[in-house]
Amino acid sequence: MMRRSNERKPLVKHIYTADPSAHVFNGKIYIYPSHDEDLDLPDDDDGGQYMMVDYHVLSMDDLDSECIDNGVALSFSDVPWVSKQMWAPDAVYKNGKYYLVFPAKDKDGIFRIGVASSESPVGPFVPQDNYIEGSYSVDPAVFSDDDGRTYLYYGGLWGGQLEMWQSGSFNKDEKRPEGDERALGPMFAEFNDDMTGFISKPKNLTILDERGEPLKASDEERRYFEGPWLHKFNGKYYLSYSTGSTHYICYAVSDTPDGPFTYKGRVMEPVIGWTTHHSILEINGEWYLFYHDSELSGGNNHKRCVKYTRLNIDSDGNIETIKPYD
Ligand code: FUB
Repeated sequence: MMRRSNERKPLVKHIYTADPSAHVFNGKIYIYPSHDEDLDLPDDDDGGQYMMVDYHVLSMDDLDSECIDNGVALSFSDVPWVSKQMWAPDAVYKNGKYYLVFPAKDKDGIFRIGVASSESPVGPFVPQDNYIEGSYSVDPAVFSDDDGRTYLYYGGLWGGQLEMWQSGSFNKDEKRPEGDERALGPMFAEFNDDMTGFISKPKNLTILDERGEPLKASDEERRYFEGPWLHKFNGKYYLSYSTGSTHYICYAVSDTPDGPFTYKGRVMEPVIGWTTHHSILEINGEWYLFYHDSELSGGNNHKRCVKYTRLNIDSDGNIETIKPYD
C-alpha cells in the first residue's frame, strides 16, 4: 500500500516529542505529546532521565499537511502541586471545554494525575489547584464512551510507581509481582462531570490469557507495563498498551469498559529506543496508530519523536501487527 507523505516520519523535528495522544476535534488532528528535554542525562530504571517541564500541543489540518507546534500549552511552574517530570498526557473535549489530563510528581516525589482546562484545544490550559484526589502513577488515557461517560485508564510499572500502590497506599519499598503471581493491569476510574474528581474508586484491570487465566508477572511479552489506550471497534472495548521491558505494543479486548480484557495479540513490534507508547484513532473511516521512536536523536531513549502510520483492522476486529521499519 502507498504510504502518505508524512507517514512513519518525525512529525516535528525542532523539539523532541513522545507519547502521542491523538484526537480529532472540529475536523482537525490534535496531538498531545510529552515534550522531551534536550538534556544529556544517564538512563536509569526509575525514569530519572525523563525530566520534562511543559507540554506543547501539535496540530495538523489533515494527515498530509504540515504538523504545527502551537507553543507552550502548560508549564510545570503554572501548576501549584507539581515538583517535576510532566510525563505522557492526554486530552478530552467535554461540556464545551478541552481538558488536558497529565501526570507529574507532586512535592513529595509521588506521581499524581492532574487536570487543566481551556476553551481551545491548543491551550493555554489553566490547571486545577490540586491533583485528582485518589489518583497516582502515570500515563493517563481518557476515553469518552457513546453514553457520555468519561473513563480514565492509567498506570506504569517501575519509574511510573504503579507497584508501590498495591496495598492501597504509597509504599516505595513494595515488592514487585513476580513469577506466577498475577501481573498488574492498568488502573481504571470514572471522572465526574466537571472533571474535578473520580466518581468510582480506581480499580486494577485484569488481562486474561486464552484460557481465561490472568496474565502472570513473568509473561513479559504480554503483560501490561505502561501506556494504556482505549478505543472502541464494533461495540467492543480495545485496550492497547506497552509491555515495557519487552518493547511491544499489545492489545486485549472486552465487552465492557472495565474488563476483564482478553489478550489478543501485538499491535507493533519494537521501535528504536527503550520506550514505546501510542494512541489509536479513526480518521475518515481509516484507523491510524500514533507512536514514537528515538530515530531523530540517533537512538537516545529520552529524545524521541512522534510519528503515525496506518493501522489495519480486519472485519473480525483483529489488528495486523505493524513492523515499524518495513
Ligand atoms: O515519557 C515518559 C514515559 O516514557 C512515559 O510515561 C512512558 O509511557 C514512556 O513512554
